Amino acid sequence: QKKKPQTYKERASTCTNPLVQQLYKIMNLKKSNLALSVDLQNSQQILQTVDKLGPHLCIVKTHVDIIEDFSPQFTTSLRDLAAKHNFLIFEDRKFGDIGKTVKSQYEGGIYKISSWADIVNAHPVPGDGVIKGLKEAATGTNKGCLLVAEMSSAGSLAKSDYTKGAIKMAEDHKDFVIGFICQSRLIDDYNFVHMTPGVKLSEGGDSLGQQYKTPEEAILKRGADVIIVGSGILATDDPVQAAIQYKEAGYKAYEESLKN
Ligand code: 5BU
Repeated sequence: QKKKPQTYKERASTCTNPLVQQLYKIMNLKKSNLALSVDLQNSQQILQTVDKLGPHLCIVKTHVDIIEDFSPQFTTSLRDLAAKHNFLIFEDRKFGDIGKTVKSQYEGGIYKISSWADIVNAHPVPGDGVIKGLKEAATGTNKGCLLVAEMSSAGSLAKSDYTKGAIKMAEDHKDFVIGFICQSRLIDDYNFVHMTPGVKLSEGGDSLGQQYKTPEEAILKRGADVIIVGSGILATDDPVQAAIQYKEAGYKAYEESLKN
């Protein structure tokens, strides 16, 4: 039987993982389930955008490897903005290799992702060594990982038994896996945050396989906790206004979902 929907405040007090608690507290306080996918290639542009949109976001999602002028100062400044505006940082790195390799990719190289990202994600395809490897690099810190259980793109192979395997893997590693990137509700348990990309106010897609659904569809029909929006906000004349629109649409759908 389906559990009664909980408010963000209730979830913050019942969830066990401190990072998940922190996220729900932010969502409650800022009345926002909106994650901005800040897919820009210039550091200053990213920081300026995040500073303007920050008040409306619960999460800022990055692709650090598309930045053309990356420097460690960029991540320091991004962390300062996270403190200023109270959001979590999610690096959408999609780790997908054996444990020892992902461990070095997470903590090492130029990006040193484990030193600044609160959340990362991983493909479950290698088996749970991918989680064990990441976990080793995150020991003692308040970090979490999302498993890519389903994708928004056309023809994705992440479905049926693969998705079920991802759920099992998450349940086996509850201390570090804080949820899923997915397109549907996978577990009736708020300890696993469901984040859904491929969201736009009007449905459709792009020329490279992306498939969009509206915030209402993502939250009410597919059970998303957090909507991830990139071009729906960034490719507009007024990204601040667009962010407010997505935030309000997402929050309204959440309020509606509590009535179920
Ligand atoms: P968009 O501009 O809203 O389409 O951007 C979506 C972002 O989410 C982009 O950074 C993708 O890399 C990311 N994404 C996605 O679109 N679909 C997925 O299934 C996963 C990530 Br996982």
